[in-house]
Amino acid sequence: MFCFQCQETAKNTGCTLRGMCGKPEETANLQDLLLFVLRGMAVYGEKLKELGQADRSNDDFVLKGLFATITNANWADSRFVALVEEGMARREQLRAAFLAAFKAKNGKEFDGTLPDEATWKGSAADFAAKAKGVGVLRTENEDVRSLREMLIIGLKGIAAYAEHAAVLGFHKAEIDDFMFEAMASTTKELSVDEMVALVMKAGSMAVAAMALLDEANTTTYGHPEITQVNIGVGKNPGILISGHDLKDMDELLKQTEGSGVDVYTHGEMLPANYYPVFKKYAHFVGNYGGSWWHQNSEFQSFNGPVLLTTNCLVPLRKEHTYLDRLYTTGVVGYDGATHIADRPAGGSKDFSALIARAKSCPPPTELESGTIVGGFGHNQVLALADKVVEAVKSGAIKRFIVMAGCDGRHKTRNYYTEVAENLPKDTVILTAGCAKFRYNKLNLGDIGGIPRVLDAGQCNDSYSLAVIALKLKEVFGLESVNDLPLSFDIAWYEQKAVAVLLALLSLGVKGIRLGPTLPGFLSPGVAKVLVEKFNIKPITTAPEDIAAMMAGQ
Ligand code: SF4
Ligand code: SF3
Repeated sequence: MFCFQCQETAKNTGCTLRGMCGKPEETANLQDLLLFVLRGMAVYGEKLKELGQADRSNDDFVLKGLFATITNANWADSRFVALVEEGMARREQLRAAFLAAFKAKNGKEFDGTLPDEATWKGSAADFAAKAKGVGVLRTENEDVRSLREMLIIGLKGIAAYAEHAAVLGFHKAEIDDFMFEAMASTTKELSVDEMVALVMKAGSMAVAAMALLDEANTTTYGHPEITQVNIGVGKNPGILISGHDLKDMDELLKQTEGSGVDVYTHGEMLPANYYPVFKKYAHFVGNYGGSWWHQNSEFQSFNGPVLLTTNCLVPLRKEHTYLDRLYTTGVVGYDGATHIADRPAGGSKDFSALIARAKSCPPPTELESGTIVGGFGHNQVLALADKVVEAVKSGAIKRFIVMAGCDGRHKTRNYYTEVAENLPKDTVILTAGCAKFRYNKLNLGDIGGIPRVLDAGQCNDSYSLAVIALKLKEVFGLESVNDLPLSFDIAWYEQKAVAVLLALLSLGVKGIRLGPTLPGFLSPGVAKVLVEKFNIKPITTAPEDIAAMMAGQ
């Protein structure tokens, strides 16, 4: 195996024996094989489009396939085998459609060359052997490999966001077309400039995907609003829901209403508490615990069923006894956990098994009490715009620090707590994603009623932060967001954060601090380009970085 897609990658180079995340070699190889098959589908999808016969019937499958390979999402090999088999069947259909379309147009059989991805055939018995040779290391040149993989890694994040939007009925053809274009490109010999252009295009597609998801979420569930979220527990048994899928949240709340079972969020589902449509449920108690990497102990002490709708799911160790109350759905899978099937067309997922299980469980063990505040999506912040602008003009707010992104278990991430704690009191932190759990319970106070930590929501709600920055630029009559009193100190872990990073670059943001390490998938040559073109810099120490950011560097 060779995997370097997340921030935890071994020695910041690549996991080769077993993932630092716990991913076994067989699973890593099956993920590579799934990507291989998706590339084969993309080859034909792109060719059909060139012939004016674009086929939209595979778009959702491609999103799902890419999403399934994201860090800490699916641990069940059987689900990857099923996806590979379905992908091969779909590829064959696309191949037949292409060959027929080619003949109809040219009056002769297609006699061009096709990459291995488009022609390899084998049954499940052949997968393990084939999977060994189709991964990241198939590309020998390290700069080409770095650019190809940065594109695919960003694509996985884009796919995750586009998939959430698709579930709510929102699609955008240009995003789906780009999936095919980008994957097919990695089977071709392209120039460095062409590959860099595709990576930049991935950034603008990440903006488009986050905008689409923002539209999907806010149209369906209303705009997030300022909310005090309870972090204590009630006396009823509960169901804990984690991940990013709001439709699962919606259906779970509907099905648990009046059942005597309460609902709590964990990790990236915390922002569901900010949506008007969800807040109205009396049995939606609040948020339990912190970010994803605390889940082993927090799922244990929750005592009731836990539903994982997306990443991040951490493998259980021997001492954990909650496997029989662990439920997965969507792209998530875990051997031994119960998988809730996809919703039938026009219907809902069936969460009755969780509800029945919850009724036999004790209520959650209290971890903490009180509230945390959030709900500062673009609509809410723009409603406060006069107050914010006034605070900047009067000097009450000197600088905004965007600290969005992911959390992770490595202790170097204490840096983010230290930065938040030690930033001058006239700064405001803008955040989104699970990175906030490093500082959202610190009581950093407020500036004239504006909390010093403004949480926009999930990682995809980083889009909100971009909208807010662009609005501030407009209000202050500036040429560029880089002229605002605004610094970026981003934490990354998995592939959605890479999509967010590429989105920020495509919006022209320069001077981003990125940590706890620069991505291992950047070759020295590609890292140099990013530094020269965008002034991306690694984090140093909290005091040094605070001083530099306050000096506008
Ligand atoms: Fe390693 Fe991250 Fe890949 Fe897991 S997802 S195998 S930790 S690089
Ligand atoms: Fe977190 Fe996995 Fe990335 Fe959505 S839940 S931000 S790490």
